[in-house]
Amino acid sequence: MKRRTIISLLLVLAMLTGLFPTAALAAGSGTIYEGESLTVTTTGTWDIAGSRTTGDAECSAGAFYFLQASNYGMDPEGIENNSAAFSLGDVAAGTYQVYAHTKDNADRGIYRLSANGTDLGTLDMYQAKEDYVGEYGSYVEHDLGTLTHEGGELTITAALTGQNENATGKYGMVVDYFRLAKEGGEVDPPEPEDPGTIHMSFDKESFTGEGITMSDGWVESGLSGSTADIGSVYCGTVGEYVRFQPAEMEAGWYEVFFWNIANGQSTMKMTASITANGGEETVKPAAVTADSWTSLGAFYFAGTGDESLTLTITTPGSHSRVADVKFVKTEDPGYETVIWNNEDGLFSASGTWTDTDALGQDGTAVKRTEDAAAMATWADYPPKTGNFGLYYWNPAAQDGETRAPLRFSVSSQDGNWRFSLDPNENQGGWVKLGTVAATDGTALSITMSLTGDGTAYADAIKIVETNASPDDVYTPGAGGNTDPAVIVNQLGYDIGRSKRATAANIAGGTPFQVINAETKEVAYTGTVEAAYGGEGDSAVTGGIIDFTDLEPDETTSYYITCAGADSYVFEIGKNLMYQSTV
Ligand SMILES: [Ca+2]
Ligand SMILES: [Ca+2]
Repeated sequence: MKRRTIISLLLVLAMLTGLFPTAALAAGSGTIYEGESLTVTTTGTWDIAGSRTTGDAECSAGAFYFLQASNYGMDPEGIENNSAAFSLGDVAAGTYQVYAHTKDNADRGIYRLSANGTDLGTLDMYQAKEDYVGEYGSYVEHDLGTLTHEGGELTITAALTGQNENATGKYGMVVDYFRLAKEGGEVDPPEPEDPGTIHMSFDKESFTGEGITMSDGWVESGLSGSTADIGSVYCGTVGEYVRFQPAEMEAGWYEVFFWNIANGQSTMKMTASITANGGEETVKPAAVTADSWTSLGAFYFAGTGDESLTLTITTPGSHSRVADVKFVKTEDPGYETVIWNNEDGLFSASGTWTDTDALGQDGTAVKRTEDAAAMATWADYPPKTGNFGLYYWNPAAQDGETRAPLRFSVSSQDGNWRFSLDPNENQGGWVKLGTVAATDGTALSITMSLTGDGTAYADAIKIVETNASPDDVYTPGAGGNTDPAVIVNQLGYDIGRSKRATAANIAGGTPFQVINAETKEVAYTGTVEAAYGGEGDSAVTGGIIDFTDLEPDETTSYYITCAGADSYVFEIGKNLMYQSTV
């Protein structure tokens, strides 16, 4: 650390003597003014002047302000009459570094920018097609220099002055946002935190922090965390992690955040694991392109001292950065919980079962079997569309009995999952199977089977809404099998509801046919949608078969054929779920 201190002193000396610009602010710091949210006043003739939404990953808040003119009708002599004034509202007095985040391409113009009359220079937003990062251009954060503002209303005006000689004549301008960063390191005044908030961070000098541990691969970074005095670390190796373990956490619900350092990246390569209430939830955070607090959702923490948040690199690629995290006390989010009991109409079983009293989660009877071929199924509509943690009630053992290992095969509109469980452990309580996704009004089924010798019990499944990500779906392709397969929901599909099947080891774009099982006539055709799109994604092994539009007048049996593979026969009918389970 001594060497670092000396370097810091040299840097300060260099800045004081003018060797380096003093505007060495942390990337992404300051206040963002989203272009699409500002009041904009235009003069002149524009074909387009308004806010647009976009799917561009690099765009902040998914929208921008778009200006575009056309030569036709525009007086070349009077080009300066065309302008747009962006009102930022009240801005505190101070000296700011001003940035404009724009989407540049060959259709753009050259503009002179000013703020309350102070010149900020000209900006040529032309970009040659061969330099585009995205399909229609590139997002660029232009540094407009410093501005001293005396406080009050601030308006940034962009006045058209012409176009690059290679530009197309549309004189366009796309403002994603303006960013104002106060000079002198006084970046963001720290927000006052609630007493219930636990904020954990690296010290910028020592790169250590109370309750923070990490694997060996991380390197100290020069970028700041949520405030200028908070440090960060970076690493690009899969499996490396940083763990935050808060001391003395009070029991309750907390929303968990991490400070997301974008550093020009548009993909998220880390997975968050939250250990709370004796279990672990994983969340795959969305990528964020501007530095910001990113919520991982609300979780219940029991206050046992075992709580932690671990950020682990799970995708190879360029560096990921970790700075500070926050646990913010919050209200009980009221997540939906339902219990599907074996006494309910949604339960069915095959093989030999007997009733056993009072071992159930609510003191009711449970089903017991010694039949290795027995199966039990709980199937109904999920309480809503979302992700759900699935829990199995594991009845307490009878004396000296060995439990058979169990497999749970879960199927929903959104995928198939398989979970294994050794019921000789954690008896007399709920045991978590995993996290799945399901869609309102379409079947969710959980089928339990025995995968070894012993007894098995079927009582209840608890379904708890969560903001954790679903576990990886099961496809027959896993484990080296590369045969094409079409996996349908064997409970069938309801008329008037969405209908999807999984295509394993079948590429996107492959044609499929839905065949009437009785007449062998083709009832519906389509192509497989790639499940994991994106260029260069060589890991695409499966897709989605969507046949929602197939709506027979009466209950009809079908199968799907695709890439030489046939699915099982299934039915499309009216209220099929309730007919088959009640
Ligand atoms: Ca924006
Ligand atoms: Ca029961």
